[in-house]
Amino acid sequence: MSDPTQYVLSGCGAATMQGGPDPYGLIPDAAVAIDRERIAWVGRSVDLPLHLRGWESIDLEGRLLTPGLIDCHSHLVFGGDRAHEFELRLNGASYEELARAGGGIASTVTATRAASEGELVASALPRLDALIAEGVTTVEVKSGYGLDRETELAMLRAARRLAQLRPVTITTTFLGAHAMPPDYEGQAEAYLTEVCIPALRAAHAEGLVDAVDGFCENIAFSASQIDLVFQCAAELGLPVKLHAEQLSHQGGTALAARYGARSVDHLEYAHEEDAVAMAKAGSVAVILPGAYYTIRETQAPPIDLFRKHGVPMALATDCNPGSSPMTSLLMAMNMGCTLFRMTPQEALTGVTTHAARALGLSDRGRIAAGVRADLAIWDVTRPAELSYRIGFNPLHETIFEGQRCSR
Ligand code: DI6
Ligand code: FE
Repeated sequence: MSDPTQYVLSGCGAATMQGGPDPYGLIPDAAVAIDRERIAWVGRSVDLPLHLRGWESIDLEGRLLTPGLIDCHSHLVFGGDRAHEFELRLNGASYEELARAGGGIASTVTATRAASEGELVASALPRLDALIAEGVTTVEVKSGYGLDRETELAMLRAARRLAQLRPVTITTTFLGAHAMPPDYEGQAEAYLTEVCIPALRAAHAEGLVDAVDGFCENIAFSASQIDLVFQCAAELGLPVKLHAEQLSHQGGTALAARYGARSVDHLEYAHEEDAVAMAKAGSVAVILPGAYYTIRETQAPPIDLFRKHGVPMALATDCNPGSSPMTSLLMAMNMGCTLFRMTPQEALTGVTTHAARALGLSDRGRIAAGVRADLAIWDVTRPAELSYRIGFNPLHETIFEGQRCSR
């Protein structure tokens, strides 16, 4: 579509997520001026400066404008699927039992190693398209189903390639410490020092790594093992984040906070000291209700403690073939509200401002002069409608870097 490079969106409500008296930073009769890939001005239509009145105007006919949504935790690139395991779980097996029996993550590792880079891209695209269809303009994608140098790098290259094929920003996260590959069973340190850390260095040298993650859990790596990976990340100047306290309390949060982690994710079993440490470190709590729902976890993350200690909360899909085969960020918002009693305002902040923060991106996640023109236009009037509905997609149009992308 050929667009003007300078235009004004008007006739809309804008949830700027900028604070102020309204919790959504809502401007009821808003105008948003876009100058190429940036927002040039935002405010009430009546206050639109004279010099912008000559720009082409696009009437949004009363629709709601929000920042483009951000999925800050996904495992979008992988081979195969785990529908069979889903069926086994429904016949009584637990997630941990399946993982210990060589199923779970290991079966996805086999399928991912067997896939070419092109196949990884092709299988990820429909999942990415499902996110984009809901107004998502930034997606974080992790490696972690290769567990060898070649496949970890192939996953990250596939992730980078996605951004060339669709109007979306992809950030990449190295998750070599996701699970133990079968040939290193019982030899975590050897795997980390011989495979994972060298793979991280190689991926970084190729410019494939925006952040480093790990899975700190009794079925994966201990906090002191993750520490080895984080030491390498620190040496390379890479920010860290961590899957922590998802199934049990392992102390990963305290470790991550010591490294000033961008985010700590899952957190069902986090304690009050963890929330305090995260607040001090400025780490975002990434809440992943899709995994909680899928594995039928019963311990909810301590949302009240995050509120009490001022820990910013994000929400994400955790899209992965095992514990969260979910490609709907709107569904994650609904689940965050219904399962964890997050407010619709916390949910929308969690997929915009706080999600941007979890990725270290200060140029998006809100509607303000100077930030990227990544916007979602919705056929709703109240922001709460985005969390309230189940399985309904009210997206009208997305704007990515100032370019209009019809649904
Ligand atoms: N935690 C999760 O929920 C996913 N990874 C992780 O570290 C599970 C990934 C999978 O089961 O394939
Ligand atoms: Fe995850």
